[in-house]
Amino acid sequence: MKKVITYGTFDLFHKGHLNILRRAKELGDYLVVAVSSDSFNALKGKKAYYSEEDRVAILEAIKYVDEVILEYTWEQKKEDVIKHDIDIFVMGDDWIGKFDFLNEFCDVVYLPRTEGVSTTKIKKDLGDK
Ligand code: C2G
Repeated sequence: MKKVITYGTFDLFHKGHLNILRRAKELGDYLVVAVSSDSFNALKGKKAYYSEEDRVAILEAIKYVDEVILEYTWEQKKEDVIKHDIDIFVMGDDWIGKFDFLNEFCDVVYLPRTEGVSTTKIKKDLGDK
């Protein structure tokens, strides 16, 4: 069985999120999604609109997602990949090159982002109304 992992905040869940999860799942048989916890977002200087509990609940209901875990630190990716016996690490290409160090443990794939949609754009567009 081929296991895939991907990371993200997945706040204000949108089509770009759905696309990356679908394409990540298509690369293997089992998809683990690591969701940025509220404390990790604080570390990154970000604040999600939805709590980590709500973001986890939404991701758990997505048919491409087999397992949801939380991300607390930048360092945990290596441990996650080893612990969950991951074959492929996937991120959107806004992160290109950033996680190549995981190549030692699994394949690292950057998928093209979906054009025209983002959490930032949703917030801006609704804020403009
Ligand atoms: N994404 C995408 N297309 C968009 C928007 C996002 O393909 N239009 C992808 C991103 O490239 C990322 C995933 O969806 O792979 C989740 O995006 P975010 O919620 O913005 O996550 P991010 O803040 O990049 O978290 O440890 C790394 C972090 O957890 C990454």
